[in-house]
Amino acid sequence: MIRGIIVKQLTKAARLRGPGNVAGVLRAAAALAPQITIKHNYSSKAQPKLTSELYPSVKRNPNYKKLANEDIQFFQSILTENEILQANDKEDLAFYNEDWMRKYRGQSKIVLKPKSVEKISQILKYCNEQKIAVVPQGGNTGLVGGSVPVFDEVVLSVSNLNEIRNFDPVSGILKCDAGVILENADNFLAEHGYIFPLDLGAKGSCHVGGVVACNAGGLRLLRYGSLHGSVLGLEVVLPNGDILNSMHSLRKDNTGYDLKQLFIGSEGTIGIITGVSILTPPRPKAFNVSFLAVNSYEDVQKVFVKAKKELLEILSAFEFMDDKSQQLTKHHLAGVPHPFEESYPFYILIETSGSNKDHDDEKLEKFLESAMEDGLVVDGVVAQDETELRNLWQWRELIPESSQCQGGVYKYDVSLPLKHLYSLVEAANARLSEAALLGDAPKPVIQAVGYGHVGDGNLHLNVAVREYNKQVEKALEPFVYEFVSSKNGSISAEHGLGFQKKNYIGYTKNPQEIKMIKDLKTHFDPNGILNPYKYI
Ligand code: FAD
Ligand code: 2HG
Ligand code: ZN
Repeated sequence: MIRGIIVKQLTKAARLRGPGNVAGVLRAAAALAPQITIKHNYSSKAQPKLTSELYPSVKRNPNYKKLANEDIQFFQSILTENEILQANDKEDLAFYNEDWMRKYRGQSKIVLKPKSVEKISQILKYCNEQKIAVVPQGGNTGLVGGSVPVFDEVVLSVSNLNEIRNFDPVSGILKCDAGVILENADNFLAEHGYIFPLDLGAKGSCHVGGVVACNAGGLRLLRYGSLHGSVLGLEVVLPNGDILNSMHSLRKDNTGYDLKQLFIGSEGTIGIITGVSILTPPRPKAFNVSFLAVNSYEDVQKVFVKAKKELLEILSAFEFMDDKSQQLTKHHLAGVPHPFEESYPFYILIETSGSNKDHDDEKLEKFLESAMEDGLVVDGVVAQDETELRNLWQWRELIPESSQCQGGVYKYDVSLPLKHLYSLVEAANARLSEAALLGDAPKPVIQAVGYGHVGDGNLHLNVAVREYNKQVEKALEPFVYEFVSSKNGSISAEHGLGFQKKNYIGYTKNPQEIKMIKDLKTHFDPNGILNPYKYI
């Protein structure tokens, strides 16, 4: 997978230096320094090992049928040539078998890309009768190994279901196919003055159905809330082939169990989402982004409380990053100047969005002045134009790639009470150091870094490694999950369980809850054909 980006140099026009000089900065002339453009390509690493070899305790379930000629003939009878990909001498289906982190690799020999809901229904009905295991796949950007097969499961990609079905500009309700790419949905909404109520770094590849299937949180959950609130209806093909039409467009409907909620976050285990009805908010007219340096995690929390109180309704994102995450990103973006020449222990990215630029500028200016006077913020920059705004966001949004690109990454996406959020990163570093696993090559671990959505109590602990290494994994698992459980947190805040966390759900959910989840799985999918070896 080659992924390209364009990065531009940040101007130094809007530097905040100590109390008193914030005034005027927000409206200062943009782009005093020349903009340089560099191209960066992510080179693909060595092919990952097969998941079945890396995790030999996971065995192929012999109850699943191995694909035979008659099965392929059936698929060919309902799909056109363009809707089927088969492994052969030239094609190993690597894109569909390998996950984004290049940590997991399955061995599927066939990928189905049906162009209609009815075809998906026929395929699932057949696979259910024949007991053929199926992995639903969206944009394949998931971070827990849920979107790729483990053995020879059939990959069913919804990427050919990619039409906007309907948009009501009065209510702001969008109805679209599940395979619409998130960024395309957002660009469509922008034309109508609306915004998709979820944004994340993978927006150029992930699908609307994929983010719903994962219940992704993203960068603006603080403002727009969870998909459990904004999704109004779904269309889902159930494992037996039945099509559940629940594409409602009502904000209020108290008639019976709220069935769509079961599928939000179900990670392809109880149905294939084919359509999404979602309430979208009006697009803000004014955006500001500031990138701030602080001296301690204590101060991150203080700035957060202050931002909530003083920026209130215009606060749309509050993200934090430790210095080590920025060192990795600097390494990745070699040559691109960081917003700060000096290093600081922690950084904060604050985004405001609203309807009146002057009003928002004034509010942000006052807030920043007072945060600097209080000594909470020690350095800062404010984006002066759209390009700078995107540049500042990149130092946050590119951490996931930066922590993976030197060989691999162990990712832990956890919810923790805010006061304990960063202590997990410290504990992980201490443990890796004690085990003599962290340091210069040939030690396997490059850095263990922390960043995330402070506004949502969601930490991302990323352990960047030179190559995937069992010793490192053993040092971290179940250590991380035990730590999170001891603080009453969740072992998955937003990425889900997938393959990685299947065996660890008990650190967050109690036995009664787990039994109920298993019962639901059995109810919808008695033959267990959908996304096996994952989730529960
Ligand atoms: P896939 O990766 O293809 O699938 C993910 C899971 O959903 C799999 O279990 C799959 O079987 C299932 N699935 C996919 N489509 C369907 C469907 N139509 N019906 C049923 N099941 C389906 N997550 C966050 O929460 N917040 C972030 O800020 C965030 N940032 C990210 C940044 C980057 C750079 C990357 C690579 C990932 C990020 N993620 C984030 C992870 C996030 O889970 C995915 O990007 C996204 O939710 C997955 O969408 P997808 O279409 O790629 O689904
Ligand atoms: C983010 O917030 C994503 O950038 C990805 O959730 C986090 O890669 C990660 O660990
Ligand atoms: Zn995240």
